[in-house]
Amino acid sequence: MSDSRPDLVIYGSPVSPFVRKVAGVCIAKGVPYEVEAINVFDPPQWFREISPMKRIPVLRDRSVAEEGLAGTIADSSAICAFIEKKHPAPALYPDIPMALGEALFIEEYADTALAMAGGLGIFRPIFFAVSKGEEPGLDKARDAWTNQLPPIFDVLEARLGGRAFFAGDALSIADITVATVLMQIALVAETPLDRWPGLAAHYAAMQALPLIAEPYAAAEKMIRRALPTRFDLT
Ligand SMILES: N[C@@H](CCC(=O)N[C@@H](CS)C(=O)NCC(=O)O)C(=O)O
Repeated sequence: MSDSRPDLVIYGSPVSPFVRKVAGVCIAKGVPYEVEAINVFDPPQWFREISPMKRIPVLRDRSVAEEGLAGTIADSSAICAFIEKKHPAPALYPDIPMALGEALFIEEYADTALAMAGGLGIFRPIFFAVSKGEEPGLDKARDAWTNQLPPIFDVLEARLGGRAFFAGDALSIADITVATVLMQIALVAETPLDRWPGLAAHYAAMQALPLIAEPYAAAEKMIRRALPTRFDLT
């Protein structure tokens, strides 16, 4: 009997923006994948061995090895670069050197500055509290929305410069990462972007793409069980 399981397994949860980023890259390229649930706050020993920083996602390529360290890659940026090399079409990394550099910078900026302000500043104080039956940390979340995020949105607005894409003239890893990480806020709060019209237009266009919308829908289904509506942080 032939094995119908996909080669690529993403260990993690769609609630992680970094898991959804990897899922989005797979969808963009038409590469089958499955997500295998890992509770990153209490992971099994075998997962600790393949995730030295105890983070999700980790990717396994079953065509390389079915278990152990071989065939695994930790960190969403490393994983996405691997998928690009293995499945080059459609390209998600620009060919032109400067555009490639810009895309990689925006990916890193979204993975760090934006994820810190939106994930640690808004998603966690709200969702982690609500999941434990506590009051949502709205003061912390409002501070992040009011003070931490505007300078980051200013940078993204300036880098976009009214264009449809962050780097080059096509969808790239930069666009996927910014939209995916921004949507972490949308899981728990409204995201009015009126002061940043270029970013708002980019965000709306990205949300309409199945590669962004499908992984987000999987996350939203899980989140809405505990948090039926979004908060207004303005
Ligand atoms: N740079 C990493 C970040 C991964 C990351 O921070 N993942 C979070 C979930 S969204 C995590 O595993 N957190 C575990 C923890 O904080 O202990 C990547 O891009 O994969």
